[in-house]
Amino acid sequence: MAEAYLLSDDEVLAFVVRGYHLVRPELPEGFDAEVCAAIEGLKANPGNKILDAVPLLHQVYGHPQVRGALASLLGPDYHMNGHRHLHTNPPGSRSQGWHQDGTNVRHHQVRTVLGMYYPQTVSPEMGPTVVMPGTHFRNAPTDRLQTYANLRGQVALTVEAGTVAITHYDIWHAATLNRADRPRHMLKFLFDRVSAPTAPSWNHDPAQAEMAAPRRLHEMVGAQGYCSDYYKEWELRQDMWNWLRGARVPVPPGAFKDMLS
Ligand SMILES: O=C(O)CCC(=O)C(=O)O
Ligand SMILES: [Fe+2]
Repeated sequence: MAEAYLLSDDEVLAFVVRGYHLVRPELPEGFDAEVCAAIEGLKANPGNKILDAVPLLHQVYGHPQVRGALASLLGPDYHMNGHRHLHTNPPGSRSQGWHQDGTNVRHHQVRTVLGMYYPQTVSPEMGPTVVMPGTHFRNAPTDRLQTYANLRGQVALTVEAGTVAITHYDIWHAATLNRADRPRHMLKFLFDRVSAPTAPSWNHDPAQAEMAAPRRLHEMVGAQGYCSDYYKEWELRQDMWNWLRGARVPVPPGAFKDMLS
C-alpha cells in the first residue's frame, strides 16, 4: 500500500475523537454521473447485490485513497462485509430518527466502519445524512434516540460528489428530509477488522503523534458544554487510540476479548 494514501496520526486521532473521516478519491471525470445513471436505471433495489448490479462501485471501494483510509483504521487485512445497501432518499421524504446501525453490542475499538459514498453533490435540501460527532462512544437505546430531534453540534454531510464518508459503526446518524426535486443516493458498504492491531497501520510518526495526541484527544466536539461527558469521553478516546497503536488496554465488559489478545 502506497504510504501516501495512509492516514496521518492527526487524521486517525480526529477519527478517534469525532467518529468519522471524509475521503474524496480522484475518480475519472464523469464517473459519479455514470454511477447515478446506473442506479437510476435499476428496476428495483438489489440490496446486497448492488455491487454486481453496479460494478463501477468496485472502483470507489478499491480506490487507493479509500483503501488507504480503511487500512489505516482497520488494519491492512480488513475485509469488505457482504452487507451493503443503496439508500435512495426520495423527494418529499421525512427525516429518519437518530440511530446506530446494527444491534446494541458496542465497544470502544474500531472493529467495523461504514463507507458511505455519495455520487451526487449533496445540498442541504437534498436530505443529507447527519452524524453526531463523538457519539460512537455512546451506546443509546433506539427508542430513546428516536425522541431526539435536532442536536446541537450535529454535522450534515453536505458533501461534494464522489465523497466517501467513513464512519465508526456506532456513530449516531440519520437521513434527513429531502426537500429537493430529485432523489439523493448513497451507497453504504461495511468493512470489518480481521485482526487486532499490534502496531499503527497508518503513516505513524511517533514525534508527530506525541504532539498531536494531547490536543486532539481533549478536543471538544458535538454538543459542546457538557464537560462531565467530555471528561468521561477523554479516557475512552485514549483507550481507543492506545488500542489502535497496538498497546494492551483494559477490557471493558462486553468487549470483544478475542480481539485484544
Ligand atoms: O440515507 C441516509 O442518509 C442514511 C440511511 C441510514 O442510515 C439507514 O437507513 O440505516
Ligand atoms: Fe443507518
